[in-house]
Amino acid sequence: MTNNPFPGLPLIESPIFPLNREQMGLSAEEARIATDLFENGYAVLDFPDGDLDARIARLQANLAPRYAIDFADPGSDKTVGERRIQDAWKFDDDVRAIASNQILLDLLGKLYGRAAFAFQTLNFPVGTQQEAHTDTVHFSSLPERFMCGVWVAMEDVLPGAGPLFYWPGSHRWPILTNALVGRSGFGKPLSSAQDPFGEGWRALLQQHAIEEQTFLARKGQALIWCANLLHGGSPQHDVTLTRWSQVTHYYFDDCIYYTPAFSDEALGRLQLRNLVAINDGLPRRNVYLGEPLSFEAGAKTPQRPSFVRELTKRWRK
Ligand SMILES: O=C(O)CCC(=O)C(=O)O
Ligand SMILES: [Fe+2]
Repeated sequence: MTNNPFPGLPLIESPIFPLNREQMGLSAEEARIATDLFENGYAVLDFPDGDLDARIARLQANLAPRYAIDFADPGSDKTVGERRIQDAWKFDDDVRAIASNQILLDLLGKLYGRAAFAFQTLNFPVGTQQEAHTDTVHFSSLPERFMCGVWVAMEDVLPGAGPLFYWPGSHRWPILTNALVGRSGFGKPLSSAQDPFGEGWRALLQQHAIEEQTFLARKGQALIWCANLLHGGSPQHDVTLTRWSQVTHYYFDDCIYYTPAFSDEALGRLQLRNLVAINDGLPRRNVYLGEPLSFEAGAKTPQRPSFVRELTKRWRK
């Protein structure tokens, strides 16, 4: 990309995306995906892995016993107990291979204008039945929006199985932060990081009055969602069904990675994330404009420069 006046925005989220698109060197299919992301905040594609079916069969066999669900009985309730495994990539090669798919990483890199890396996986055997939310309250970056989710259907999704839902275009609505909803969040425990923002999302939905869409995915289809797309999992009306899926969350290089629900950005109080990239096993330091943060990654509060600490000590005496 030459002549990009806004390198602090993902190329597909930039107000000048139509100009960017000409310079991004995209194939027709890539341009379709890029345009869908720009306009709607999500894009559907076939997951680019010829071995996907074999991977799905192996990972289901490996993960199934860990859910305490009776998968053998077609009539059993599949929605009992804990219904997600976080970071199964640590022990399952196929989960890791899906998260590390090089074609997808290259595509995301092109779409965002920075190299992508996978940092978290979630594997679900059933619908999540999660209320509407954006991922930005959990995972954000500075500069913002350099994060996305990729959801992969591991079987055909039936309407009763709690399909994924979302509101097209909601990625352009304001990013809800603690500052916006008028609370301070640093060091304040929450039962769910999403709790303080529900009222704001409901108000935005009421104001915009757009139709929710659901994704009745075919096995092997994937959906990329932008960090600020409002989405969730529909209620699972038929509890005997399964809805195997994997979500991989991605960040992009040269950013600060943090959890906004537990941060007060204006005060420099950031709940930083200490990340390891799934695709290469290497740590990703928190970096801003090429400069690693001067305070230790993972520290709860930025350390003040040493001369300030010295002065403070003297004043205390
Ligand atoms: O699969 C779903 O129903 C939603 C998952 C989700 O929202 C997430 O992992 O961020
Ligand atoms: Fe989500």
